[in-house]
Amino acid sequence: VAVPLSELHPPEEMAYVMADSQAGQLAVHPDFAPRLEPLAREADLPLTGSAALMAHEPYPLPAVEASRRAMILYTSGTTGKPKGVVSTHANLEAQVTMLNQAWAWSPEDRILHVLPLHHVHGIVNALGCALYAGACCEFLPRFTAEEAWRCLQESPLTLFMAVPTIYVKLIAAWEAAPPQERERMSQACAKLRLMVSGSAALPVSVLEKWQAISGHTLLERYGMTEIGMALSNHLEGRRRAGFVGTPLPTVQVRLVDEAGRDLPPGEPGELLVKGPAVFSEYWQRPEETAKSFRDGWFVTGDVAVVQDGAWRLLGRKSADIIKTGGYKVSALEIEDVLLTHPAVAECAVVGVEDPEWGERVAAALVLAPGQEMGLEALRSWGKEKLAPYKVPSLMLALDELPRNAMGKVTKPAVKKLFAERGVGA
Ligand code: MLC
Ligand code: AMP
Repeated sequence: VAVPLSELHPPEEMAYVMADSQAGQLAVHPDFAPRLEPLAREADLPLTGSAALMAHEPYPLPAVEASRRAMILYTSGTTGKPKGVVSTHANLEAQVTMLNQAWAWSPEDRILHVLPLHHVHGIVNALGCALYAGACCEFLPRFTAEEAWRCLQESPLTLFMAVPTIYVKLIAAWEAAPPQERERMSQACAKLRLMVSGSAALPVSVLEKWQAISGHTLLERYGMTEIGMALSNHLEGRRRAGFVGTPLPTVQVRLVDEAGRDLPPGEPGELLVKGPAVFSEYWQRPEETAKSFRDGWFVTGDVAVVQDGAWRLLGRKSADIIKTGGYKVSALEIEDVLLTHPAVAECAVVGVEDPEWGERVAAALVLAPGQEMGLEALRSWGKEKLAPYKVPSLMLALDELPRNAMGKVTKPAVKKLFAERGVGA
């Protein structure tokens, strides 16, 4: 059972994933071995270099039961630490084949891969689909707008997939280029047959700017680690800005009210999903697994509406889930870490809307008596404990946190404070 680790994560987060997943061994590229060696020693795990894994002649894949666990991806939820989402071979096959079919992958395809491999967008939609189709996958070790534009111009690419923040960064690089260069950049996009956006809401303004630059109407789709992809605009025909399309092959969806009753078109409700792509369990968390299903339907926590036959996402039920740069992060997990700082007496973490990141992670702090702390100090401390995208990039120091009559922090009021005071990164 493979559990991808992210090189972006500081040792503490990697050690958590290794321990929680009960890893039996670590496989590592030589470039990363110096970072993994101390962790492997501490956990008493064998460390295998990727060169050793590749030393064999190719041999046929072993026969495995489709119901066997294949992969665990760690995802943040409404409860503290990230949970391991277990997908079986059958789940992955369903996820990959539905996208191969819907987006017409072929061995002639060549995708530019710029996404992290510890999440479903990068590992299933881009890499898994390319491998299944026998297509070519061209990797950038990390996304930068300059490198991506270079590849778009120099490689015979046919496909590109990214989160909205990446399109925002590509647009900014195009706008900063001199006119002749811009023309070359725009022309380079003509050879691609499909450009996809997902993992967070694609603002209509971004879709329109990208259309003007590249000539492509981005195909927006909706998915989640637990379910793979569920809804997608169509490959052929009109793609509606602001909408995520209709159910993909084999996916069943419902919209329900608070009581779990089905809603008619036009009425917003919570999205439930069922089908062979839906994960099997949260690793070693049977209670949380049970809570996330209702009568066999996975409860997504996303609110959507159907208008003129297409689905539109309206937001999340929980204010404690933040989507930043396409990454899902848990406000509670970040609060737990911030509270371990000796200067922090109380804190509330919220997502604040942002044109580049979708949302920014914002921390309202009540400092302990006599203590002082600025954003820079908080960030450099936070980067030792948390992945960079989880570290707050906005901060407010308050005398007290806004609370309701029950004494519970009111997150909408915290968000409002950030909006009013416009505290920048
Ligand atoms: C990084 N920085 C941020 C940030 N992330 N600041 C605010 N908010 C964030 N989220 C800061 C860094 O600390 C650093 O600042 C500076 O930005 C540059 O950092 P970086 O690491 O170089 O950033 P960059 O590589 O440009 O990251 C942007 C990105 C990345 C868009 C490439 O966020 C990314 O790869 N996102 C994709 C995530 C993804 O694949 N999600 C899919 C989940 S699956 P400083 O000052 O510290 O130097 C899913 C299901 C589905 O959602 O439907 O697909
Ligand atoms: P993750 O748990 O990281 O897999 O993120 C899944 C979440 O990303 C979903 O529950 C949605 O909230 C969000 N998401 C994915 N695609 C879209 C989209 N096209 N529009 C809005 N939200 C999206």
